Amino acid sequence: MPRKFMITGALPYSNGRLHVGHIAGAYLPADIYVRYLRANGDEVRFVCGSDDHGVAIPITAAKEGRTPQEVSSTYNAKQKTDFDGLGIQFDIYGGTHQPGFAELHAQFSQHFFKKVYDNGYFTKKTTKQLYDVQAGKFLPDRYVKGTCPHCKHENAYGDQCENCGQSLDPLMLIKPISTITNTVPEVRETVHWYMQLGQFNEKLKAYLESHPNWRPQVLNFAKGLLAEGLPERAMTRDLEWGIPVPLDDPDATGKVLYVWFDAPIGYVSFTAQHEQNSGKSTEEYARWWKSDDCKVIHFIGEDNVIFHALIWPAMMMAEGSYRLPDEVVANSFLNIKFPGKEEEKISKSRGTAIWIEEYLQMFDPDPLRYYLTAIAPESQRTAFDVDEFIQRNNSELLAAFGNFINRILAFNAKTFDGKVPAQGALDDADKAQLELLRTFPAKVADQIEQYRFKAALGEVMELTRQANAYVNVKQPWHQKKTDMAACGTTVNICIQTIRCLMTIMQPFLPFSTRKIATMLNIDEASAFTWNKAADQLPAGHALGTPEVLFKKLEAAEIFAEQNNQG
Ligand code: B3M
Ligand code: ZN
Repeated sequence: MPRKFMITGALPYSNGRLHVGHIAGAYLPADIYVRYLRANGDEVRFVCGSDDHGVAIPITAAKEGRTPQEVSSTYNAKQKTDFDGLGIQFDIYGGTHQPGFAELHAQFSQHFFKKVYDNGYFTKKTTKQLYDVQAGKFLPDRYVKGTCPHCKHENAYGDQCENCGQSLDPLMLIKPISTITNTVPEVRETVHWYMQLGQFNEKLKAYLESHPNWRPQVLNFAKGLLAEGLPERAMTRDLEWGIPVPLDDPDATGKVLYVWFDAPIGYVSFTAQHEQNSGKSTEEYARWWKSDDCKVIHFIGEDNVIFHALIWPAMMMAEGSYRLPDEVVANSFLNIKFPGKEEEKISKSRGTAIWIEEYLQMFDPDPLRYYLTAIAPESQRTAFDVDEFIQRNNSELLAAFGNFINRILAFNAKTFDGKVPAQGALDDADKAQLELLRTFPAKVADQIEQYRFKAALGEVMELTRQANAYVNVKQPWHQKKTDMAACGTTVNICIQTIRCLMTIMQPFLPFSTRKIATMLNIDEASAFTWNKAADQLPAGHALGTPEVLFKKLEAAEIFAEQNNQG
């Protein structure tokens, strides 16, 4: 019975390009998982798109003299190109304010809001807020900067201090300044709709308790916040860019939904859009989001845990008809280490990022997928070390994995005319190697099923090491001179090993494994079916032309000084 999965990657804000940290954080693990599920025959939807209502987007637009729509569409397209280039293959890449998505997204978001409203979970409240007199606008979130009341950092944003990480309210800032006009704002009254998240404390506690296997950092962080009790949160804003608040109330005029209210609904509206684009009814989204047999799994970065593990589930509880997320898989941030420098945080303003667009101009996607999985920040921060990236490409991907495949296939082309030689009498080493092919696919699968992608890749590389050890013991190039039948047996078993490696490496290295399928002359459907990994290619099967899979990299200095803006 195929299982059913709804998989999402956090929606990137559409005012910046993607760098290696984004990819390592959410999208690559999600893509590996999805590729594995598809190979396993499970039914999957993999959905992502841009978060276009981010508060920074109109700010960026104003600075650049463009409209928020232009800014968000520009970056939405760039993100899409980056994901495609890395083989991160969503079923659909939407955008909460992109043509072809905005209409349905607004409909879903407003409907969701109204339902929560009708169910009685909003409180309308008059509060004080900073107001820019010159601009004639209220200043929510990032529209104000000032000194952090906690750490006294002078450049804290109204929603969060980037120095100490505390979340803030604009009114807490010492010496607030409007980021629109650089003037000192005044305090005025405004009306907003607050969601009473505290009403969900008990239900959320039970929800977390029912998922003891989530990563400890996700579970502990969420439980810690719950223990303090969730404060009420305004789910509306005084902004022009966003989804209008759908209430028949004069106080709602000119207000939009809070970006974190509509963003997760994007997962759902993009799913519905995908159904519509495939000629089905948008109502089909419910098969993925409201169904007993479909698991919902969110892949995110560590800074989004509160939203996916608590607020979004609370929104779903308040709305009443959704299946709560089954998994929230969060990675930590990725640091960066350039040659000759200290490890540091990725920062676009300081130019310490490796942008996907630039990476792909220099290198193939698979070496990055390999390295980012090998150092995946699954339980703590790790660092992208440029020297180590080069070195692991050369010693692991190229020397251990690629060379095993290339030297066997080249030798087979010369010695056995490119056809799979017969498997003769098996000695213990041969039997042991064949036994590995029967056990490793399950080992890798087991790790992937538990979202341990780094360990899963470790298993594939362990099989690679065993394969190299086997061939070094057997030495088919010597056997060729003394015992042609034994030589054929060794090469046969090595080819079966390549066949197995191809299948279980596919989620990690989709581009190279496609080349391997061509070299082995197997159609992709059977090449990438998980339970065929240990199937044997018959003697006499004609292989394709061997081709080198990986390049030796030396250009560590290419990454040395990238001072590109996001
Ligand atoms: N737009 C990404 C971020 O916080 C944020 C994710 C939304 S997922 C619904 O960087
Ligand atoms: Zn601070």
